[in-house]
Amino acid sequence: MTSETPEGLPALQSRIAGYGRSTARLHQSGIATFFGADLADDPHPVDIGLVGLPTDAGLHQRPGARYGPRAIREASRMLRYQNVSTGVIPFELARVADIGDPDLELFGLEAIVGQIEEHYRGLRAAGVVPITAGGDHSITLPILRALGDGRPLALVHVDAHYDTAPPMRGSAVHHGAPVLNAVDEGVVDPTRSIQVGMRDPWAEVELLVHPEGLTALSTDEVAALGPAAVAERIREVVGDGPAYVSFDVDVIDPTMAPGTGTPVPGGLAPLDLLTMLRALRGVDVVGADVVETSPPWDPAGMTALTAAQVMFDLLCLAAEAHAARASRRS
Ligand SMILES: [Mn+2]
Repeated sequence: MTSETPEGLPALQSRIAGYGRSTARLHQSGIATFFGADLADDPHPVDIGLVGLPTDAGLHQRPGARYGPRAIREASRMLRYQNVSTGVIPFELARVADIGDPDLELFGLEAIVGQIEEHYRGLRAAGVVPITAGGDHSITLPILRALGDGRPLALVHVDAHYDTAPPMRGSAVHHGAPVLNAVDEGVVDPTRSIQVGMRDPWAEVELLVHPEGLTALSTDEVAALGPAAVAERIREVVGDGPAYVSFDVDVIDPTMAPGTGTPVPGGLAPLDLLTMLRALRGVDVVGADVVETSPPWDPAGMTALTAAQVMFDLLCLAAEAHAARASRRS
Protein backbone atom coordinates (compact mmCIF):
# COMPACT_ATOMS: atom_id res chain seq x y z
CA MET A 1 0.00 0.00 0.00
CA THR A 2 1.22 3.45 -0.83
CA SER A 3 1.58 5.71 2.15
CA GLU A 4 -0.16 9.05 2.03
CA THR A 5 1.84 10.60 4.82
CA PRO A 6 2.97 14.15 4.01
CA GLU A 7 6.38 12.71 3.00
CA GLY A 8 4.80 10.03 0.80
CA LEU A 9 2.43 12.24 -1.15
CA PRO A 10 4.98 14.09 -3.33
CA ALA A 11 6.61 10.78 -4.22
CA LEU A 12 3.25 9.33 -5.17
CA GLN A 13 2.30 12.40 -7.19
CA SER A 14 5.53 12.21 -9.13
CA ARG A 15 4.80 8.57 -10.04
CA ILE A 16 1.25 8.86 -11.28
CA ALA A 17 1.06 11.16 -14.25
CA GLY A 18 -2.48 12.09 -15.13
CA TYR A 19 -3.52 11.88 -11.55
CA GLY A 20 -0.92 13.56 -9.45
CA ARG A 21 -2.68 16.88 -9.32
CA SER A 22 -5.86 15.39 -7.89
CA THR A 23 -4.29 13.03 -5.40
CA ALA A 24 -4.33 15.52 -2.58
CA ARG A 25 -7.71 17.03 -3.41
CA LEU A 26 -10.76 16.50 -1.30
CA HIS A 27 -13.26 14.56 -3.36
CA GLN A 28 -15.89 17.26 -3.13
CA SER A 29 -13.66 19.92 -4.66
CA GLY A 30 -12.62 20.59 -8.23
CA ILE A 31 -14.11 19.43 -11.55
CA ALA A 32 -15.53 15.92 -11.21
CA THR A 33 -13.59 14.03 -13.86
CA PHE A 34 -13.60 10.22 -13.80
CA PHE A 35 -11.55 9.22 -10.70
CA GLY A 36 -10.03 12.71 -10.64
CA ALA A 37 -7.97 11.96 -13.75
CA ASP A 38 -6.71 14.92 -15.72
CA LEU A 39 -9.00 16.17 -18.47
CA ALA A 40 -7.48 15.92 -21.96
CA ASP A 41 -8.78 17.62 -25.10
CA ASP A 42 -6.26 15.92 -27.35
CA PRO A 43 -6.38 12.10 -27.22
CA HIS A 44 -2.98 11.63 -28.86
CA PRO A 45 -0.80 11.62 -25.75
CA VAL A 46 -3.30 9.32 -24.01
CA ASP A 47 -3.07 5.51 -23.72
CA ILE A 48 -6.42 4.94 -22.04
CA GLY A 49 -9.28 7.40 -22.52
CA LEU A 50 -12.18 7.58 -20.08
CA VAL A 51 -15.23 8.58 -22.13
CA GLY A 52 -18.82 9.47 -21.32
CA LEU A 53 -21.64 8.78 -23.80
CA PRO A 54 -24.66 10.68 -22.46
CA THR A 55 -27.45 9.23 -24.58
CA ASP A 56 -30.43 6.98 -23.93
CA ALA A 57 -31.99 7.12 -27.38
CA GLY A 58 -31.86 3.29 -27.59
CA LEU A 59 -34.03 2.57 -24.55
CA HIS A 60 -37.46 0.98 -24.76
CA GLN A 61 -38.30 1.10 -21.05
CA ARG A 62 -37.43 3.35 -18.09
CA PRO A 63 -35.42 6.36 -19.32
CA GLY A 64 -32.59 8.36 -17.76
CA ALA A 65 -29.33 6.64 -18.78
CA ARG A 66 -28.29 9.84 -20.58
CA TYR A 67 -27.46 11.17 -17.12
CA GLY A 68 -25.23 8.16 -16.36
CA PRO A 69 -21.81 9.59 -17.29
CA ARG A 70 -22.30 12.71 -15.18
CA ALA A 71 -23.48 10.71 -12.15
CA ILE A 72 -20.62 8.21 -12.53
CA ARG A 73 -18.05 11.02 -12.76
CA GLU A 74 -19.45 12.53 -9.56
CA ALA A 75 -19.60 9.18 -7.73
CA SER A 76 -16.12 8.21 -8.97
CA ARG A 77 -14.59 11.00 -6.89
CA MET A 78 -15.38 8.87 -3.82
CA LEU A 79 -12.86 6.33 -5.17
CA ARG A 80 -9.12 6.87 -5.24
CA TYR A 81 -6.17 6.06 -7.43
CA GLN A 82 -5.59 2.46 -6.35
CA ASN A 83 -7.54 -0.79 -6.65
CA VAL A 84 -8.27 -1.74 -3.04
CA SER A 85 -8.23 -5.44 -3.86
CA THR A 86 -5.41 -5.95 -6.37
CA GLY A 87 -3.25 -2.96 -5.43
CA VAL A 88 -3.05 -1.93 -9.08
CA ILE A 89 -2.55 1.79 -9.72
CA PRO A 90 -3.65 2.21 -13.35
CA PHE A 91 -2.09 5.68 -13.58
CA GLU A 92 1.33 4.08 -13.06
CA LEU A 93 0.84 1.63 -15.94
CA ALA A 94 -0.58 3.90 -18.62
CA ARG A 95 -1.29 7.51 -19.49
CA VAL A 96 -4.92 7.75 -18.38
CA ALA A 97 -7.15 10.78 -18.94
CA ASP A 98 -10.79 11.76 -18.92
CA ILE A 99 -11.25 12.68 -22.58
CA GLY A 100 -14.75 14.02 -22.12
CA ASP A 101 -17.96 13.30 -23.99
CA PRO A 102 -18.50 13.61 -27.73
CA ASP A 103 -21.26 16.11 -28.47
CA LEU A 104 -24.00 13.71 -29.53
CA GLU A 105 -27.23 14.39 -31.36
CA LEU A 106 -30.34 14.42 -29.22
CA PHE A 107 -32.81 12.81 -31.65
CA GLY A 108 -32.37 9.96 -34.09
CA LEU A 109 -30.71 6.78 -32.86
CA GLU A 110 -29.07 6.02 -36.23
CA ALA A 111 -27.40 9.44 -36.29
CA ILE A 112 -26.18 9.05 -32.70
CA VAL A 113 -24.82 5.57 -33.37
CA GLY A 114 -23.00 6.94 -36.43
CA GLN A 115 -21.44 9.74 -34.37
CA ILE A 116 -20.26 7.27 -31.73
CA GLU A 117 -18.68 4.98 -34.35
CA GLU A 118 -16.85 7.90 -35.93
CA HIS A 119 -15.62 9.12 -32.54
CA TYR A 120 -14.25 5.70 -31.59
CA ARG A 121 -12.64 5.18 -35.00
CA GLY A 122 -10.75 8.39 -34.24
CA LEU A 123 -9.75 7.10 -30.81
CA ARG A 124 -8.54 3.81 -32.29
CA ALA A 125 -6.52 5.70 -34.92
CA ALA A 126 -4.96 7.75 -32.10
CA GLY A 127 -4.00 4.54 -30.28
CA VAL A 128 -6.40 5.18 -27.38
CA VAL A 129 -8.00 2.30 -25.47
CA PRO A 130 -11.49 3.57 -24.54
CA ILE A 131 -13.19 2.86 -21.22
CA THR A 132 -16.72 4.20 -21.52
CA ALA A 133 -19.54 5.16 -19.18
CA GLY A 134 -22.96 5.00 -20.85
CA GLY A 135 -25.52 5.68 -21.83
CA ASP A 136 -27.88 2.87 -22.70
CA HIS A 137 -26.61 -0.40 -24.17
CA SER A 138 -27.10 0.71 -27.78
CA ILE A 139 -23.75 2.56 -27.45
CA THR A 140 -21.80 -0.70 -27.45
CA LEU A 141 -22.51 -1.62 -31.09
CA PRO A 142 -20.82 1.44 -32.65
CA ILE A 143 -17.87 1.06 -30.26
CA LEU A 144 -17.47 -2.56 -31.33
CA ARG A 145 -17.79 -1.54 -34.98
CA ALA A 146 -14.88 0.85 -34.54
CA LEU A 147 -12.67 -1.42 -32.41
CA GLY A 148 -13.52 -4.75 -34.06
CA ASP A 149 -13.19 -3.66 -37.70
CA GLY A 150 -10.71 -6.05 -39.30
CA ARG A 151 -10.11 -7.96 -36.05
CA PRO A 152 -13.25 -9.62 -34.61
CA LEU A 153 -13.09 -9.19 -30.84
CA ALA A 154 -13.83 -11.55 -28.00
CA LEU A 155 -16.76 -10.12 -26.05
CA VAL A 156 -17.27 -10.58 -22.32
CA HIS A 157 -20.88 -9.49 -21.90
CA VAL A 158 -22.01 -9.13 -18.27
CA ASP A 159 -25.75 -8.46 -18.19
CA ALA A 160 -29.13 -9.79 -17.06
CA HIS A 161 -30.25 -9.84 -20.69
CA TYR A 162 -28.96 -11.61 -23.80
CA ASP A 163 -29.21 -8.42 -25.88
CA THR A 164 -29.81 -10.55 -28.96
CA ALA A 165 -33.32 -9.31 -29.68
CA PRO A 166 -34.61 -8.89 -33.22
CA PRO A 167 -35.70 -5.48 -34.53
CA MET A 168 -38.06 -3.66 -32.20
CA ARG A 169 -40.76 -1.43 -33.71
CA GLY A 170 -38.81 -1.36 -36.95
CA SER A 171 -35.40 -0.55 -35.48
CA ALA A 172 -32.67 -3.18 -35.65
CA VAL A 173 -30.48 -1.04 -33.40
CA HIS A 174 -31.66 -0.63 -29.79
CA HIS A 175 -30.41 -1.37 -26.29
CA GLY A 176 -31.61 -4.96 -26.44
CA ALA A 177 -29.68 -5.92 -29.57
CA PRO A 178 -25.98 -4.91 -29.46
CA VAL A 179 -24.68 -8.48 -29.09
CA LEU A 180 -26.75 -9.83 -31.98
CA ASN A 181 -25.84 -6.89 -34.20
CA ALA A 182 -22.12 -7.10 -33.41
CA VAL A 183 -22.00 -10.83 -34.14
CA ASP A 184 -24.04 -10.40 -37.35
CA GLU A 185 -21.67 -7.65 -38.51
CA GLY A 186 -18.60 -9.76 -37.83
CA VAL A 187 -16.98 -7.38 -35.34
CA VAL A 188 -17.39 -9.89 -32.49
CA ASP A 189 -16.31 -13.53 -32.72
CA PRO A 190 -19.09 -15.53 -31.02
CA THR A 191 -16.87 -18.58 -30.49
CA ARG A 192 -14.56 -16.46 -28.30
CA SER A 193 -17.39 -14.63 -26.52
CA ILE A 194 -19.35 -15.27 -23.35
CA GLN A 195 -22.44 -13.85 -21.67
CA VAL A 196 -22.51 -13.80 -17.87
CA GLY A 197 -25.53 -13.36 -15.57
CA MET A 198 -28.43 -14.09 -17.92
CA ARG A 199 -31.92 -14.10 -16.37
CA ASP A 200 -34.22 -12.48 -18.91
CA PRO A 201 -37.84 -13.19 -17.88
CA TRP A 202 -39.05 -12.39 -21.40
CA ALA A 203 -36.52 -14.54 -23.22
CA GLU A 204 -39.15 -17.00 -24.49
CA VAL A 205 -41.43 -14.41 -26.07
CA GLU A 206 -38.84 -11.97 -27.37
CA LEU A 207 -37.81 -14.26 -30.23
CA LEU A 208 -34.20 -13.86 -29.11
CA VAL A 209 -31.57 -15.14 -31.49
CA HIS A 210 -28.86 -17.38 -30.03
CA PRO A 211 -25.77 -16.87 -32.21
CA GLU A 212 -23.99 -20.14 -32.94
CA GLY A 213 -20.92 -20.69 -30.80
CA LEU A 214 -21.77 -18.00 -28.22
CA THR A 215 -21.45 -19.22 -24.62
CA ALA A 216 -23.95 -18.02 -22.02
CA LEU A 217 -23.98 -18.49 -18.24
CA SER A 218 -27.21 -17.84 -16.37
CA THR A 219 -27.36 -16.00 -13.05
CA ASP A 220 -28.07 -19.36 -11.39
CA GLU A 221 -24.98 -20.92 -12.99
CA VAL A 222 -22.81 -17.95 -12.01
CA ALA A 223 -24.07 -18.14 -8.42
CA ALA A 224 -23.43 -21.90 -8.26
CA LEU A 225 -19.95 -21.71 -9.80
CA GLY A 226 -18.66 -18.72 -7.83
CA PRO A 227 -16.52 -15.84 -9.12
CA ALA A 228 -13.22 -17.74 -9.49
CA ALA A 229 -14.70 -20.58 -11.55
CA VAL A 230 -16.69 -18.14 -13.70
CA ALA A 231 -13.51 -16.16 -14.40
CA GLU A 232 -11.76 -19.40 -15.33
CA ARG A 233 -14.58 -20.19 -17.78
CA ILE A 234 -14.32 -16.68 -19.26
CA ARG A 235 -10.57 -17.11 -19.76
CA GLU A 236 -11.08 -20.46 -21.51
CA VAL A 237 -13.58 -18.95 -23.94
CA VAL A 238 -11.79 -15.65 -24.60
CA GLY A 239 -8.25 -16.98 -24.97
CA ASP A 240 -5.27 -14.73 -25.70
CA GLY A 241 -6.73 -12.45 -28.36
CA PRO A 242 -8.09 -8.91 -27.98
CA ALA A 243 -11.18 -8.72 -25.81
CA TYR A 244 -13.87 -6.16 -25.05
CA VAL A 245 -15.82 -6.16 -21.77
CA SER A 246 -19.35 -4.75 -21.72
CA PHE A 247 -20.93 -4.51 -18.26
CA ASP A 248 -24.64 -3.72 -17.96
CA VAL A 249 -25.43 -2.72 -14.36
CA ASP A 250 -28.76 -4.56 -14.54
CA VAL A 251 -26.81 -7.79 -13.97
CA ILE A 252 -26.62 -6.62 -10.34
CA ASP A 253 -29.59 -7.29 -8.10
CA PRO A 254 -31.96 -4.28 -8.33
CA THR A 255 -32.06 -3.91 -4.55
CA MET A 256 -28.33 -3.06 -4.81
CA ALA A 257 -28.46 -1.28 -8.18
CA PRO A 258 -31.99 0.11 -8.64
CA GLY A 259 -30.87 2.91 -10.93
CA THR A 260 -31.32 1.18 -14.25
CA GLY A 261 -33.86 0.96 -17.04
CA THR A 262 -34.66 -2.75 -17.16
CA PRO A 263 -34.29 -4.19 -13.63
CA VAL A 264 -34.64 -7.96 -13.10
CA PRO A 265 -34.96 -9.27 -9.52
CA GLY A 266 -32.77 -12.07 -8.22
CA GLY A 267 -29.50 -10.67 -9.48
CA LEU A 268 -25.85 -10.94 -8.54
CA ALA A 269 -23.98 -9.07 -5.82
CA PRO A 270 -21.44 -6.36 -6.71
CA LEU A 271 -18.65 -8.05 -4.71
CA ASP A 272 -18.99 -11.32 -6.62
CA LEU A 273 -18.94 -9.49 -9.96
CA LEU A 274 -15.94 -7.37 -8.94
CA THR A 275 -14.12 -10.49 -7.70
CA MET A 276 -14.83 -12.10 -11.08
CA LEU A 277 -13.48 -9.06 -12.94
CA ARG A 278 -10.36 -8.97 -10.74
CA ALA A 279 -9.71 -12.60 -11.67
CA LEU A 280 -9.52 -11.61 -15.36
CA ARG A 281 -6.10 -9.97 -14.97
CA GLY A 282 -3.99 -10.93 -17.96
CA VAL A 283 -6.85 -10.91 -20.49
CA ASP A 284 -5.93 -8.62 -23.41
CA VAL A 285 -8.60 -5.96 -22.78
CA VAL A 286 -8.71 -3.42 -25.64
CA GLY A 287 -11.82 -1.57 -24.49
CA ALA A 288 -14.70 -1.75 -22.04
CA ASP A 289 -17.90 -0.07 -21.01
CA VAL A 290 -20.35 0.15 -18.13
CA VAL A 291 -23.85 0.95 -19.32
CA GLU A 292 -27.48 1.45 -18.29
CA THR A 293 -26.92 3.50 -15.11
CA SER A 294 -30.04 5.65 -14.79
CA PRO A 295 -29.66 8.34 -12.10
CA PRO A 296 -33.38 9.30 -11.93
CA TRP A 297 -34.10 5.76 -10.62
CA ASP A 298 -31.09 5.76 -8.30
CA PRO A 299 -32.30 7.45 -5.08
CA ALA A 300 -29.09 7.28 -3.02
CA GLY A 301 -26.68 7.19 -5.95
CA MET A 302 -25.51 3.68 -5.10
CA THR A 303 -25.87 2.39 -8.67
CA ALA A 304 -23.66 5.19 -9.95
CA LEU A 305 -21.10 4.52 -7.21
CA THR A 306 -21.00 0.80 -8.01
CA ALA A 307 -20.83 1.59 -11.73
CA ALA A 308 -17.85 3.84 -10.98
CA GLN A 309 -16.13 1.00 -9.13
CA VAL A 310 -16.83 -1.39 -12.02
CA MET A 311 -15.42 1.22 -14.42
CA PHE A 312 -12.31 1.55 -12.24
CA ASP A 313 -11.80 -2.21 -12.25
CA LEU A 314 -12.21 -2.24 -16.05
CA LEU A 315 -9.63 0.57 -16.20
CA CYS A 316 -7.25 -1.52 -14.09
CA LEU A 317 -7.63 -4.52 -16.43
CA ALA A 318 -7.06 -2.29 -19.46
CA ALA A 319 -4.02 -0.63 -17.87
CA GLU A 320 -2.39 -3.98 -17.10
CA ALA A 321 -3.18 -5.18 -20.64
CA HIS A 322 -1.68 -1.98 -22.07
CA ALA A 323 1.49 -2.46 -20.02
CA ALA A 324 1.73 -6.09 -21.13
CA ARG A 325 1.38 -5.13 -24.83
CA ALA A 326 4.02 -2.41 -24.39
CA SER A 327 6.48 -4.82 -22.82
CA ARG A 328 5.89 -7.40 -25.57
CA ARG A 329 6.73 -4.74 -28.17
CA SER A 330 9.94 -3.62 -26.46
MN1 LIG B 1 -27.84 -4.85 -21.82
